[in-house]
Amino acid sequence: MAAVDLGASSGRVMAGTVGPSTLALEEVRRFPNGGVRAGPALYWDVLGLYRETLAGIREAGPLDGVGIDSWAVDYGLLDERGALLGNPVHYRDTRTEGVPAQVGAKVSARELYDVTGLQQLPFNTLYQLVAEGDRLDAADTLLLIPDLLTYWLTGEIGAERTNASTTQLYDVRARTWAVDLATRVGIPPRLLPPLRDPGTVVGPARELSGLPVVAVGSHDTASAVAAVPAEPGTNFAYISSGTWSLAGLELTSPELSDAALAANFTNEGGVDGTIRFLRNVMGLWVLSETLRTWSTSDLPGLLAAAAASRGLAAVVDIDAPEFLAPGDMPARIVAACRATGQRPPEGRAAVVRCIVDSLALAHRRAIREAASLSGRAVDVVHIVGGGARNELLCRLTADACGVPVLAGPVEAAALGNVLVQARALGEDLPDLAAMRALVRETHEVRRYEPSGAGDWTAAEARLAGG
Ligand code: ADP
Ligand code: LRH
Repeated sequence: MAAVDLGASSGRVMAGTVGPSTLALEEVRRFPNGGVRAGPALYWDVLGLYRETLAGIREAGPLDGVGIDSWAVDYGLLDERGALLGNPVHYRDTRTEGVPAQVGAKVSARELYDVTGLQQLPFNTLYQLVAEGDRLDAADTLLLIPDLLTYWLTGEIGAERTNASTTQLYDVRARTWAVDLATRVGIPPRLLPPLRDPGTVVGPARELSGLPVVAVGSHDTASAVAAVPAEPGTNFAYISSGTWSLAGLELTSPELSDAALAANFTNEGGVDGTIRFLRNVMGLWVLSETLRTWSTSDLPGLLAAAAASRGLAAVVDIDAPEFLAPGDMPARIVAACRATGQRPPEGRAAVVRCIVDSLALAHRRAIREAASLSGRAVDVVHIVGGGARNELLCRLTADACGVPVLAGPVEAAALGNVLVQARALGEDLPDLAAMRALVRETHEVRRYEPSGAGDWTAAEARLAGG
């Protein structure tokens, strides 16, 4: 099978093989992804992604199936002929500024949370659609990015459930579109296509000799969490660490308390009806944007220098809104340190150390809050995604959380993608436990014990200028 996994920083096509004791991935094609600024707006190059996807699938050779997952929330609008209306806009575009407040005047945050269970993020699909204004009049159908590519491959229209759950237009308890809510905020329900479950065979790809296209957990985080190599019966938390750190727990039903709302936790739908109770932590985006500002690609060198720098010398609230938009992150870090009465980091190694310390601190806060809000213990934290390669981050996360970190696999999203495809195509993988057992059997993880180093409680107090 081919797993097409489109992350915010890179896209990849992986060839996956699944059997009774086999789960292997081979990278066929990798291509950069990111925002394209054109005029006043920030876009995705969605046609470029489609072209790379087609080329990657063709390069993968004979296949039994293909599945597509990508980052969440963003979408294309189709006219009644099925043609794309405008280029999909990047979630870091500023068009939603002020929109959450405007929507809040019509539907309270409490009510929105009650229905959708979603964290308030300015780029939730609901807010992006409200920001479209009159442009929605011309639209017939909304397709999230993986559904858009699936449509181009197969001609079939639908909304895969795990990604639909990130729109803030999906009723997390009824597991349907929140049609009343959409109407109240001025989003025409005709835009919302029929829902499909992960594991549905959508149809043959016309340009690829009829290759079956399978709806997987099309939200990359849903696919990544499906492949977390947790032991059965353990109290595990996960961090899907890439552009974002998606840090939290897997639950069987949503947690919609006032406390969860106040803590800004999300309840996204996972594979097999699970709930991803997590917070979007700003993630390695801040680090990659810092490297971009410095025009360097020497991540290993900078991380080695940061590891040799003094720890917890300065920390920032990495989740603060000023780190969301593209720009000069080192300058924003200096400003945030000054605003909280801390001496700003001097030199590149100290800046990188500040970012990684701050990210580990945000991991600690998210994991601890997830545990206390859901009344569950956490004995181990699994880190999957590109961040599992960052030894300093894994080590500091173990220290900050005070429990062991198990790092890997790096390509968890692609693994979750092929596992769900394999099941749809007849492989005996009855549940998530069976999928995770196969990941454990076939993939090494790296263990980091907490060292007891660092006063993380005091560091947390410094975020508030204390
Ligand atoms: P996304 O899917 O959001 O595009 P990934 O899961 O691919 O993100 O993770 C990308 C991140 O992984 C990079 O921003 C980088 O910080 C980290 N990373 C990748 N390779 C390495 C490496 N060799 N050492 C440390 N970190 C790495
Ligand atoms: C990670 C991710 C995350 C979303 C964000 C927009 O790639 O899908 O789960 O919140 O992108």
